[in-house]
Amino acid sequence: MTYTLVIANKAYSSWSFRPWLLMRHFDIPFEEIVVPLAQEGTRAEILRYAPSGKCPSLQDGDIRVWDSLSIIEYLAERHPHLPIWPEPQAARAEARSLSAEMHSGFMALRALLPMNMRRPVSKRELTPEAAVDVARLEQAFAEAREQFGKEGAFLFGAFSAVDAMFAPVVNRLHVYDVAVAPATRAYMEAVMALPAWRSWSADAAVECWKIEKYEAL
Ligand SMILES: N[C@@H](CCC(=O)N[C@@H](CS)C(=O)NCC(=O)O)C(=O)O
Repeated sequence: MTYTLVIANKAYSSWSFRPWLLMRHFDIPFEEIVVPLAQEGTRAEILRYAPSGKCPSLQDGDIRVWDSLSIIEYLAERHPHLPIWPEPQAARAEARSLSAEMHSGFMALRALLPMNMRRPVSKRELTPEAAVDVARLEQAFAEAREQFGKEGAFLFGAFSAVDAMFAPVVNRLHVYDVAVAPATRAYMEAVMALPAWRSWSADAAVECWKIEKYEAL
């Protein structure tokens, strides 16, 4: 039995992007159902798959898992042979902490710079609060790379769950032309060069739905 991943618009749904990128990257087969946001039947349709009324949701036979981080943890448990989390315990502890920090934080940055996979690169000035978030992101990236990531281009060397968690923020930093250090930029380029990223981005480019509040330049 294959998984079904229920996601929202590829152009905008940062939460959906995370498990989708991870599953594609690790070649975990799944079927996808896209529920476009902001349509008349959106809420009722999402509620068929997730009691929270939010995407993403993973269906695995009779089991359903909603919330992007829960889905990633579930997949890590279901596929213990895959390096979804980094292997050394200290690295795993840090990767999980960073993932949870991303999941519950960076509110100012998220509010100011919504993910938009189709946005042409164009500068948006940061508020002081968003600038604090960017500084913390850069510090977190630099520390993870310095301590655990030297063997590869990602935060813990090879691509792992924590990179999937930060992928939407990479899009935000890129399309809103946020000034970042060269090391942060190099990390962003590595994430954006992933075949799974390119595939999501190509799908987003041809989506027909447009939500104006995410399109303002
Ligand atoms: N914490 C949740 C957040 C999920 C979330 O907010 N999803 C949005 C789409 S990006 C959603 O489904 N919104 C429903 C709606 O706007 O009707 C997660 O990580 O999965």
